[in-house]
Amino acid sequence: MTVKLMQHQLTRRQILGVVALQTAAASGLTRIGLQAASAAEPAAVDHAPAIVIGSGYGGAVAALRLGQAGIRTIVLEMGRLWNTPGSDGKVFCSTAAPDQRSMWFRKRTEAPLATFLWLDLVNRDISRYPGVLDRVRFANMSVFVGRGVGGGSLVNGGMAVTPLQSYFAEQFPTVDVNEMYGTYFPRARSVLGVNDVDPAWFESTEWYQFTRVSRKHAQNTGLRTRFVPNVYDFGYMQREAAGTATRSALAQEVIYGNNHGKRSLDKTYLASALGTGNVTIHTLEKVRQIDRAADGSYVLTADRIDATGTVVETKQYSCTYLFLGGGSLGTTELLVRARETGTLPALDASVGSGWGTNGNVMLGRANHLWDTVGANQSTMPVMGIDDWANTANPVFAEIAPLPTGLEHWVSLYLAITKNPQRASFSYDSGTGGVRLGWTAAQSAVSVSMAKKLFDRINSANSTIYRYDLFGSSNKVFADDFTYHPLGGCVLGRATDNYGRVKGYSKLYVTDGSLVPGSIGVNPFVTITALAERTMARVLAEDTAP
Ligand code: FAE
Repeated sequence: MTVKLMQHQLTRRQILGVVALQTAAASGLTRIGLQAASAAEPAAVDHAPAIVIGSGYGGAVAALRLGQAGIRTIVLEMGRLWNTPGSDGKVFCSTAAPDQRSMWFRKRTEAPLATFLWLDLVNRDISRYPGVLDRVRFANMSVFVGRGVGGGSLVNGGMAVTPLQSYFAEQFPTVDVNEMYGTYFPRARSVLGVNDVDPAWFESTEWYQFTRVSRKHAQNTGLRTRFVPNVYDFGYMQREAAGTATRSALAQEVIYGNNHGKRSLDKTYLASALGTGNVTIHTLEKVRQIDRAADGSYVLTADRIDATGTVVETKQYSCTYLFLGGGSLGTTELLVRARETGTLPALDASVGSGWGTNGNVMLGRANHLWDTVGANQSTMPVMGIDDWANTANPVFAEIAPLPTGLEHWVSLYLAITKNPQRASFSYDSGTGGVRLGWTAAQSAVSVSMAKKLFDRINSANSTIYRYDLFGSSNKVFADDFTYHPLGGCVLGRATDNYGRVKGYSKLYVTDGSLVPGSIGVNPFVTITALAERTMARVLAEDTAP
């Protein structure tokens, strides 16, 4: 069941939460909550019954459900709050004109699609700032993640896809699929505000011509396509197209944030969490260490940074219940470090393993001159080529936009392949960070699967690949980055069947690190639904007095 955003009414709690967010932004506060919004001097809090690390999907679900249960909760988020307009009157910059807001402490942007006609026309010099998109580089794989209140929801394409039930069951053999598909997936979709593009509008609008062309080429190959829902408000998008609303998805806004239209977590789960009055979000605070006190409470060390990245304060927090929502990279790094430096020595040996890229590969095809994709393209994908049922070569390929404002005859795709390869993180005592053991050979497995599918599509349509999009070396398949980092603290291995971390009580994982490296579709609906399942169980069983 999806809800129509046009009809979506804000609850009283969401309205209170939105007020708290606006007040914090207007006063430049790094502490956001109803108390902060109403009281002149917020009380200094270093202990809370519950702390949540990270404000992406897993963290946001934990915060809302804890707040609703009446449990005072602090959320610690290393990124900033994104609702203060810059000098151009906008909160976020567009992909066409990136500035300091685009990337996390970089001197130059590092966009996934680096070149056009082999020229670096895409990236720009910027000044260092806590921008919204980060590219975390490991030896053979870099990982794109969102930074800020809302995590990945601020930068992603909004595709809200529920995985195939049979593949979910394959990946999570110990999870009750009836409960997931009957209760937690619908709950997640409803709070996220998932909606569908109007098929009639889709068929007629210039903004999705690029998708219709790719659909035709898939059909010529005998392949199935399917619409995918999104959290971008399609009613708003139609008004953008009609010229009655300020453009966002239709103005090349996406990976550096959307100024309008997208129901990111700060507008849904987190607004409601703040609205309970029990949740406070602290921004620009990065947790670096987790200890356990003699009484069993958790003690956190967090660095508060300013807009230059300088650590201006090191803070200590303590809590009874600790929820890890730092994402696959953030949570896994914290736990691997805690185990290896001896602050949480009883963590399971599997912490740090079971990591995968969700089989991500990006590629472009060159179309015939008569197959124009359109100068105008919406940044929100709405369709995928679904060949997952092909057991010889399962692939789900998102038909991705490449909005440049010019006709370029490129069909772009983000292929999700069923790559069985997994890697582990290890602790680097020199830097205090983690290394990722992913190899180029492991990426080659994804490439060969994507290539099998797109060779068929090229052959059926007499087309070829684009060689100019991913650097100067004629690279066809971008296999060195992922948007979908998954795993590291896998459900049922590093944790029990509900995300309770093995070896420690009252310590939980609620984010993408629970997913064992692959889910076959874009992952945030799965991450949200699993977090809902964890919170329902934990609040029923663990937090009773
Ligand atoms: P995530 O959303 O990454 O949140 C983690 C949060 O924790 C972040 O805000 C971090 O800044 C913060 N954090 C990390 N470490 C610390 C620390 N030590 N102290 C304090 N804070 C910390 O995690 N998925 C889809 O389903 N559909 C899409 O269309 C889609 N498109 C994407 C496009 C792009 C460009 C990218 C980058 C991702 C896309 N994804 C998409 C992936 C999706 O955003 C991702 O799976 C989720 O955001 C992961 O959710 P988590 O809760 O695991």
